[in-house]
Parts: sequence; structure tokens; C-alpha cells
Amino acid sequence: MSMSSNQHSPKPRRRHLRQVSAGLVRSTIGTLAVLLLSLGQTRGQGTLQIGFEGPPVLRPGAGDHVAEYHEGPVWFLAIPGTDGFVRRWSGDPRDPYNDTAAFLQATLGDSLMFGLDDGSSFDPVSVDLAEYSTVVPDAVTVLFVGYRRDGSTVTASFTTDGVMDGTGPLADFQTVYFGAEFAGVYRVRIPAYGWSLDNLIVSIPEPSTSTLLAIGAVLMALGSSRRKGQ
Ligand SMILES: [Ca+2]
Ligand SMILES: [Ca+2]
Repeated sequence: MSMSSNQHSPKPRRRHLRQVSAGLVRSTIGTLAVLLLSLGQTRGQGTLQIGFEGPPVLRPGAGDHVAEYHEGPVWFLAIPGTDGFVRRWSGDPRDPYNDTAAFLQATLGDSLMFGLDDGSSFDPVSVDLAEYSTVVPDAVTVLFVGYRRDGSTVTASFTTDGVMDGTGPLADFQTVYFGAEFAGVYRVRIPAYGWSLDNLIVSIPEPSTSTLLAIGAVLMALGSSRRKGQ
């Protein structure tokens, strides 16, 4: 990108053209930098796991009935018109256990939905599901509804295995996987209750097509202006 400065003194018009060209290159590089910066900030996360470990930290065995929770670029809210959901800290022997401190639980009247802060689409990959507790250890069917920008929806139902022994030797949580049809949703709702949930994994496509197109256009303009300046 460096401009040669030790040539024979050019004619005034050529010098003026070179100055204009150099200014164009500088402003174009600046535009590219801004685009790449926004790319890194909004789309660079890749695949991430939400473990619900906070903050805030809770005391062992405590449950916090909340209307919202936030971790990384992902927001969690209760579906409007429902009570909320419970963020629970391990320590109560009746709760499902998986070697991590915190997980989510939905009791009667609760619900959950989630999406990304910037509203962009993402691909749900998997989530760990368990029964409510050893007090309510029955297998539970959990419905997930995904929403796309084109107005279409996609659903998946997972039924837990009914294995639930709290801090006993059995695995209370089981990992369930979303199919390829769930790709490209911007919001997911879980209208059912009576479940426990942990380790949500989502994949955030990177980078967005519109940002790539913008960078391509800037690069083409840069190449064109350099050819003209030669
Ligand atoms: Ca956890
Ligand atoms: Ca189970």
C-alpha cells in the first residue's frame, strides 16, 4: 500500500491525481476496517455453550425464579403471559445433577424463550434435558418451537428417559440434538413446563452474507480506483 515518494517530480496534474488516489485508498481502508471490526463484534462467536452458571452466583440448593437471564450474546426470557422460569444452583439432593453448578427449571406456569442480542439468526445444536426433580421424576415431553424471519416455524419434541436419581449414580440429564431443519431461526420458544435444562449449544453462522457483500464491494472499488490511478 505504500506510495513511492522519491520519483522525478511529477507534473502538477499527475501529482494531484496521486493525492486524490492516496486519499481514496486511505478512506477505503478505513471503511474496510470498520466493516471487519463490526464483523468480529457481532458475528465472530462460532459455536458456544450456555451453562447458566451466572452471574449471579446463588447459594447451594437455591432457586431464583426470574423473568430473564443473560449469558454471552444470548438472552433468555419467559414467554409473555407466563410466570417466568427458575435458575437453580446445585446442592438440593432432589434436583437433577450433572457436575455443574447451575441449570434451568420450569415449574407449573413457567416457560422459556431465547435468542441473540443482535436479533440475528442462529442454529440450535443440542441441549441437555432432565425431568423436573426426584419429587416429579416422570418422563416429560419438551416442545421447542423455532421462528424464522420469513414467518415460518419449525418444531421438535423431545421426551426424557424418566431416569432421575438426583445426586445418585445415574445420569439425570440426556443430550438431545436439533435437526438440520432447525437451522436459521432467530428465536426459540419452549412453552411446556416440568423440565430441567442445561448446556444449550448454539452455532452462530459467520459472517453474515450482507457483511461479506459489503466487504466485496469495497474491495472491488479499491481495485478499480488503483487501476485508474496507474
Ligand atoms: Ca450448568
Ligand atoms: Ca433423565
